[in-house]
Amino acid sequence: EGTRHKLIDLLFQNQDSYISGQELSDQLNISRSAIWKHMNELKKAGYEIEAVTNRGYRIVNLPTVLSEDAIRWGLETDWLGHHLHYYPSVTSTQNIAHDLARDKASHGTVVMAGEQTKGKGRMKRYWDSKQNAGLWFSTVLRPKSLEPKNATQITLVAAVALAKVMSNYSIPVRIKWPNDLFIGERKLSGILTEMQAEQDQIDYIILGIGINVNHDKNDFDQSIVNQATSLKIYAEEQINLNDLFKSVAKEFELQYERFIEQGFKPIKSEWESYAYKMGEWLKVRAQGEWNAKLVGIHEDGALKVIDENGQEHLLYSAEILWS
Ligand code: BTX
Repeated sequence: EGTRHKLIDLLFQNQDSYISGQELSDQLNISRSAIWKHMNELKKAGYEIEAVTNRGYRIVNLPTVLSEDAIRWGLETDWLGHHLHYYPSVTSTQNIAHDLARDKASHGTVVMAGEQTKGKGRMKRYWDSKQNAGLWFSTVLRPKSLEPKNATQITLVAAVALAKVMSNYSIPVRIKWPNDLFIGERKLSGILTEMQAEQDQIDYIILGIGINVNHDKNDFDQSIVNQATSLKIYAEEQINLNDLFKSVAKEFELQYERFIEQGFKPIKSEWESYAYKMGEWLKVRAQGEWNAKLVGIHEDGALKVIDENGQEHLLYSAEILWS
């Protein structure tokens, strides 16, 4: 494992040129035939490696399936994902991230899974997380200066980051309050933020993100097949999960730092620019049923609406009947 890891590092450092078998064998302190065996294993794992006589080896393409090495390569973050744990199958990455955080895992630690057998949504709902079809990961965050009452803002920061990444992929997403990304009327992605706090201080936050990526329509559970979508269904092509994660990690880190430095204001206006049904009339079921126009978001994460008399209301857990 350690050798393979170093081999991948060396290949990656030399990705713009070639590295000779002799040099690899010197640096790794193993025989040429052992190098050759490792190369074959890498190829089996989906790495595309070019071998040219008299020049050496060069990495051409990363595997499309997730792995710790393939994720780490070319990850352009300062801290997010520098500690990364990948598991082919888990109950929920949230559970593992909680365990690691209780065990003092550092800010930015990521737990990623190939599949989740008990993926969690909010309020004990489930999250359908099929094998290698999407990105299912949880990040440990330790915001030192954030008050517990503002922890919900992290969900909004993440939503803005995801929306920006999707826009870069030319995917027209909207953020549906409080925590989902939609393409049209279908859910593409969900965010689950869980917090551990003592008195007035956040101990840690586990930010869970699920993105449906390479699902075909029939890959979703029957119960959600008419309300879910994936990037592949929309874009009609496979998306490399490793690349997508790197984009999300970089953008989230950027937005998170901006949020910590500048507060909620810049996030708020971007969130509003992506908001699903912004400016539209909705039905609200809170102390009776009434019509409300969505006008924005409040800094405590509440949804800001006006009623038919023009009076403003902040909605928290109130049921909004979106359609
Ligand atoms: P939510 O409560 O807003 O959404 C859950 C609801 O969405 C479900 O009740 C179901 O109707 C629908 N749904 C379930 N799975 C999917 C899916 N794959 N695509 C579209 N719709 C679906 C949203 O909760 C928060 C989800 C966070 C998921 C991440 S994945 C990594 C981390 N680990 C974990 O267990 N949860 C988070």
